[in-house]
Amino acid sequence: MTADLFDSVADAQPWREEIADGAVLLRAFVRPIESELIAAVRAIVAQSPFRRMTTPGGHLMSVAMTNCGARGWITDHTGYRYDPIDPRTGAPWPAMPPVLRDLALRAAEQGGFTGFAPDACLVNRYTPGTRLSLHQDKDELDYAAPIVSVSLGLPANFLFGGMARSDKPRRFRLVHGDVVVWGGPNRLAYHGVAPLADGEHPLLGRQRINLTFRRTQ
Ligand code: MD3
Ligand code: FE
Repeated sequence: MTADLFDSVADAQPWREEIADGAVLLRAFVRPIESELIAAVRAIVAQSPFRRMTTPGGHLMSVAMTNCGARGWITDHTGYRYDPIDPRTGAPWPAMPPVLRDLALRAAEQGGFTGFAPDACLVNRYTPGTRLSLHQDKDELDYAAPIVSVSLGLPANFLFGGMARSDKPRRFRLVHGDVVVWGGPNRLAYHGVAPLADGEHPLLGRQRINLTFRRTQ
């Protein structure tokens, strides 16, 4: 009886799950502010539209991307980098809206990282069939800061591997409103997204939007 009571106390945050050392899944974390987030994404896209970019190897990515914040992640035939200018518009990326900055800070705190100050937010758009092959995020200068990722719209099967590309990935289903904080030893783990299944999301239709907050320098 007493043990059951204490068990329930220990499990008082059932929406928070450590899925690997330093990687914490916060289920439905952004549901209370979903409308504000979707409005913020629409405003970003009005200024810097989604576009598909080319990898240094010459492949057109299936994910469409844009950014907000002081720097944005881009790829072209010369390589991957963070740049303060959107090459499509020739203007700086849209500023990071306070609602996004604030949510990244609060999520990182839940993941055990205080004072997270992202300078880049990559916005990824997946339509049915879109995938992201296994890769590491290593274009940032300081791997001590975590990466915070937010899923909106259609569910995705997220692939989470190890430190070698050949390590067999585990699968996590990420749904609308879920947030993951990736830090510590898993900051450099291989990861990707399986081809998006078709569906219709009540707020976003036939797409998944992923926001990835990073400290790049
Ligand atoms: C695990 N995006 O933009 S976010 C990316 O759903 C990217 O759009 C995916 O991978 C997406 O680079 C996944 C989750 C994520 C981001 C960074 C990580 C997981 C990570 C870094 C290390 C380990
Ligand atoms: Fe990544």
